[in-house]
Amino acid sequence: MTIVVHHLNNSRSQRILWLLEELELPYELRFYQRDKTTNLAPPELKAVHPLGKSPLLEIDGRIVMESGAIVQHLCEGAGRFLPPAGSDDALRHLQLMHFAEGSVMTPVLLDLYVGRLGEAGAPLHPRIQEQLASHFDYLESELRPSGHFVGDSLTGADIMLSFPVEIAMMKGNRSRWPKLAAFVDAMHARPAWQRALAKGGAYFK
Ligand SMILES: N[C@@H](CCC(=O)N[C@@H](CS)C(=O)NCC(=O)O)C(=O)O
Repeated sequence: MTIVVHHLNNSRSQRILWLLEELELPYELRFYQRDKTTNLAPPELKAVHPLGKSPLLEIDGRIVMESGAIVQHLCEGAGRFLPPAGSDDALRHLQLMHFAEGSVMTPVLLDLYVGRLGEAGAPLHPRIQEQLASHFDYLESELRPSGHFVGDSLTGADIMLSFPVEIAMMKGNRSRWPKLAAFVDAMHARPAWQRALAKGGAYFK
């Protein structure tokens, strides 16, 4: 099996490197740098996939897009980091995997973009803040006593949710959501996360 990760610096792609390190799978990294002014991906990524976004996984010549699909595909292939099929935890895992990109990233991105509008965006702020609060309150309440989102050990859901939770913590919410803060700290302490950081380059915490 040959794996290439088309990796954009300081992006969601970091969690794919982390998963590959956890799985101890060999992979080639192709680097793409965000534009220093716009923060957008460089046009070269559009030669790999029409949307020109990252992560993109090239696995035995096939391109796989979407972090959630990539995480699921790699976990299924390795038979690791997934709850037993048909279990209650498998259903919980499925929901949380989709929640990461399908729900919680919406208020996170709205906050980012509307924030750039300055005063013009003010009417939207209360709704966005309310949605951020409810989504992260929910995640705070869903962490298991193990410190993981599903069961007692690392799963794909932890890997998927690490990105929005990192953003929430970066914005100074550690005391507001202490369990999420502890979750991020524990993930960042994992040797595989550290190896991914060393390979992927500078990444916010
Ligand atoms: N839902 C997609 C989102 C992909 C995405 O938006 N990636 C960002 C990086 S965090 C990107 O490539 N941004 C650069 C751009 O839009 O130019 C996924 O999870 O893979």
